[in-house]
Amino acid sequence: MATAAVEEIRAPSYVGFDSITRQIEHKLLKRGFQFNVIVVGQTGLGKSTLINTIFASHLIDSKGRLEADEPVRQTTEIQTVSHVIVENGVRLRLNIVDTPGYGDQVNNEDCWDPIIKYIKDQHSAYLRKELTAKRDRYIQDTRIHCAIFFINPTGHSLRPIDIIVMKKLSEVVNVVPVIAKADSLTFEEREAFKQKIRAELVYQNIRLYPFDTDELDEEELQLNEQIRNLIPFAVVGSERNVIIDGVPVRGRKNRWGVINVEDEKHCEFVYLRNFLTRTHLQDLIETTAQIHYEAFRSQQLLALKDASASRPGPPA
Ligand SMILES: Nc1nc2c(ncn2[C@@H]2O[C@H](COP(=O)(O)OP(=O)(O)OP(=O)(O)O)[C@@H](O)[C@H]2O)c(=O)[nH]1
Ligand SMILES: [Mg+2]
Repeated sequence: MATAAVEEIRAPSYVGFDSITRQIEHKLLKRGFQFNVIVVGQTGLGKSTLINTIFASHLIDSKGRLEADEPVRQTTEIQTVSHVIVENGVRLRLNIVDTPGYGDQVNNEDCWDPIIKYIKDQHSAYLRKELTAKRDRYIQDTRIHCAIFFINPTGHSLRPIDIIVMKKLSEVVNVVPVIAKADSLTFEEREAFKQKIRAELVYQNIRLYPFDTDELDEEELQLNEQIRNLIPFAVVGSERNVIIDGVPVRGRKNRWGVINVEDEKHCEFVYLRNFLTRTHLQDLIETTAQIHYEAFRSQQLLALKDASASRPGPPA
């Protein structure tokens, strides 16, 4: 009996359902992808500059002044820069959320609150849309998929405030730390600083992205290990071009020479970009939905249930 049933299910000839991958691909390509990143860190570490470097055009005012008499342009509010990138027919909307730096106040208590609130607000907006009676077929996703955390290139250790902020962030979003303005450290200093930071993160019990799960295959696990060995990425940003061998490149001039931010021998900007847009884009999106958003969602729904349970019922 059992054999007959199996026989029936087995397709007599090719029916073509293997085209489902192409069908899904077509649908996804038409819709495009949305990827949302936030930059967080102490003031003046080059957050706005790095966004400009990623988009390779002057989109956000950084503190960098092109002329001596220009005013200092500090980021004073949370703002999003958005760009649609198309490669081989694939549409990616990349949104980068710039945030004002913190840490220069006398009292820095709770200075991270607006950033955490912003990230939670996006979860909350998504949940509201999900719960409405007439749901959109496709919900515009503003949930933050990755927080790039800027570390001061002191070479010493993390500041207590950075530890608090990274801890708070890691509860709601995928956190990826970077050593800001890495051109101020030598290669040896960068490596020693990286190791110090990694050890401190372990000591402080801060669990950062990427996370290994049972679903990952050998290749993906290896890729995650490589990323963990690179983190924190030592990055350099620049809003200007410099001429190297007659060719204009994104770079900075300093005492020791010229730094080409796109050159892997000079800094790890390209590694960070590859990680974000090539190797981990889909996983960052998925982890956001399955871990961070899911935790937020169940917390909210439980709170709703508790609230309705404690409300007095209708009179008997
Ligand atoms: N040496 C060096 N300087 C940088 C780098 N990135 C940015 N800067 C400079 O640092 C200053 C501050 O850069 P911003 O991008 O405005 O810093 P920010 O983190 O956005 O600052 P807030 O908006 O106040 O939080 C500018 O003068 C930049 O030119 C870098 O990688 N290396
Ligand atoms: Mg800024």
